[in-house]
Amino acid sequence: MIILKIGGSIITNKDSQREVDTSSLKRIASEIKRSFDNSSKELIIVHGAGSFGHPPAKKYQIGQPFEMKDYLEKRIGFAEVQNEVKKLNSIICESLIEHGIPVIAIPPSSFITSHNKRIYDFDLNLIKTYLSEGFVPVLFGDVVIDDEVKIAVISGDQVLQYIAKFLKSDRIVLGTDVAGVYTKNPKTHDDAVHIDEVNSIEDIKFLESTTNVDVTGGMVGKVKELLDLADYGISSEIINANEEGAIAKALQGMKVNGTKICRK
Ligand code: ATP
Ligand code: IP8
Repeated sequence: MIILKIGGSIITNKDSQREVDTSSLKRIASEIKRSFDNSSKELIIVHGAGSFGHPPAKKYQIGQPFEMKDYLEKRIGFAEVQNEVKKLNSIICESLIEHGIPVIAIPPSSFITSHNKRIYDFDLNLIKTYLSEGFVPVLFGDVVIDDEVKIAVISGDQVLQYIAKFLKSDRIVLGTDVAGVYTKNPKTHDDAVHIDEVNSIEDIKFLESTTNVDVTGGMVGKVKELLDLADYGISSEIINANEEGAIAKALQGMKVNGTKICRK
């Protein structure tokens, strides 16, 4: 099984609100279709919230402690975020369907719950059933009911990590808008040095976090999820989905520039 995460940075413009990068989306959809046709492996797609989900999640501080008198406003925020990520999901699924990929959207908010912002209850049976019927399940970073903080945000990276761990995925590719992990944010630092492989939290402890619109920890949050996965012997790679053909190659197991996350 292959799990592909399409990062919010690549399909949306995270510096403005609700803006889809249509040409990237189309190109990525055609790369996925090409590899889907050339492979007998099952495929699951997870996407990020990008400029649809992060700004309202930040505005309403979803996941932060609050007083009961503010619960109505929090619930409105929860509803707004869910509605935004659903819109993005619908745009992505539309493009994937147009390219001939039999996708089925499975919103985490409709069946996942969390305990202190970590996925607690996630029934994978429906995903398995769709896979066995030849569908491509599409999940995404979403809001969920939490038994500790009441409402929480779970990143697409956390969703990916959970699925990969329990369904024993053998290839995990995360496409974003940079070629993996650098010593500094490569978009703002010319002297950023690329890191080919991350094996432990020590390797990334000096990293600054990403842009302030990302409520799920940006690149650092992503690498932490992937290191958790590496503890189960499952390695993953972060690649630059802006590079034409990179997603198609990575999905087919070919070597692509990026950062591998694995334990030694
Ligand atoms: P989303 O979480 O919305 O799905 P994504 O998966 O595409 O988005 P981000 O969380 O936005 O990924 O992380 C990628 C961004 O992290 C890049 O655009 C890059 O500018 C930024 N970044 C910050 N610090 C670093 C770093 N040290 N190495 C690599 N990228 C970094
Ligand atoms: O974009 C965040 O998921 P991510 C989910 O994968 C929300 O980090 C709702 C902001």
